[in-house]
Amino acid sequence: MGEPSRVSRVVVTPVAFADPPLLNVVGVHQPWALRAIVEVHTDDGLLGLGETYGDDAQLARLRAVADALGGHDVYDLVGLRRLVTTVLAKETGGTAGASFGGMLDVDSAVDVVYSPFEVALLDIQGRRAGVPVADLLGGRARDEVPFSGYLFYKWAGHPGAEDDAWGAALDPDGIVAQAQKMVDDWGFSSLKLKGGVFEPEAECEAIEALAAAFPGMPLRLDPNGAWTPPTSIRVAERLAGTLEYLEDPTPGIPGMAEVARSSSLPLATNMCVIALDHLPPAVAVDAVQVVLSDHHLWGGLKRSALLAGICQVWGMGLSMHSNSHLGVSLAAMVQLAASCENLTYACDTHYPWKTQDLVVPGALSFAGGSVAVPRTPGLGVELDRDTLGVLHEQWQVCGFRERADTAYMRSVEPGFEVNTARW
Ligand code: GKR
Ligand code: MG
Repeated sequence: MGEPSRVSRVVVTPVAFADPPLLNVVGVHQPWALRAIVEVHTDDGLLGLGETYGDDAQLARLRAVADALGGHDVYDLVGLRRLVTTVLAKETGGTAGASFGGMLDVDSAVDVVYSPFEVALLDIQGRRAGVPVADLLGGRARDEVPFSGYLFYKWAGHPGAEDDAWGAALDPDGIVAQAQKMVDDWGFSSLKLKGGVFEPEAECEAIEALAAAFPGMPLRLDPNGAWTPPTSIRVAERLAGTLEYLEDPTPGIPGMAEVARSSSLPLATNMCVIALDHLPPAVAVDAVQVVLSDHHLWGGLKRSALLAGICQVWGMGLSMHSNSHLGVSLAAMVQLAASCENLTYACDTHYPWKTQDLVVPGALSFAGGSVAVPRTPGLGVELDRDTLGVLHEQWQVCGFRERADTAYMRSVEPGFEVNTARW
């Protein structure tokens, strides 16, 4: 190895990829999902990759860090966090928070900005050492990472556009048909339904229809905090024998604790515990029994591995959250999940919903709902430059610069109200 490897150049490329009209508690997905691809080049000729949110505010933060990263030692992750903190403090006059899609707000943007750079540096470290990133995180606890089929209520197509390949899913029959396609085409052996769209009883019926159509299949329902605690308790009672867990039925740690006290059904979250300092208050009142990690939000792969350890210590289950994403993120999710001994549930992924990807095909593929962990060095994926160019051009012309599910829904249904804790 000899000389340290130092960052010579960083490229941040915003991209947009087609996204179907998936419904959720805050509205509906826009026709284009936005991501940013971070490329970190080194003076010894290596390239590391990261992927993160691609809204304008995040792009500005990423570019500010990219400008300051030249000469950084690729092994100095502590220094990277310090650098990100300093740059953001200068940019914003303090460590201002960040907001994603009207559903997730974080108090500080540091973790979210640090993450793609940390992933890229770990990719470089793995390539230098000739080992997969999972080995840098402590080794491989599994050779294949299981994912769940992520079901959404959806329109047949975006307003004014042709129907997409999935068609509409607005009732239990539509959800069962969508699930059948997910299972047939991808082999998933657990299913998650995004709720918070219709009244709770209608969503319970969809879950019961799934249970009848796929006997024994582990099922989850996630209304993103759409319900009050009493409604959540009612749903938990009804679905206690049917769900493996109920995800974020109600917002906030106190509300989740109230539901947890009245139900034996495990409660999961990617909303009320999304940073390390949320863990002590949540553990103190046993508000959540399963935490969904997410390296994009939690501050990279090493922090997420730390989260896995904390969950093990406190006897909490571990699963993984997803947002609309491409193959660089999938690779990082797979490397992380491979290294977590206590990944007690299949991970979420939006991957089946996209129709384009910018990594060279073949490195990551789904078989039986799982992705085999690459054995090649680093993340195990390479950029397909032509497709990266296409997705960047799509970003240039698509006209979307932030995720705004509520505004897009209101352009179709002007009276739409966000449902959080309404029912
Ligand atoms: O893609 O609409 C969506 C999801 O609702 C996403 O935004 C959530 O963050 O998948 C996520 C979740 O589990 O809450
Ligand atoms: Mg969730």
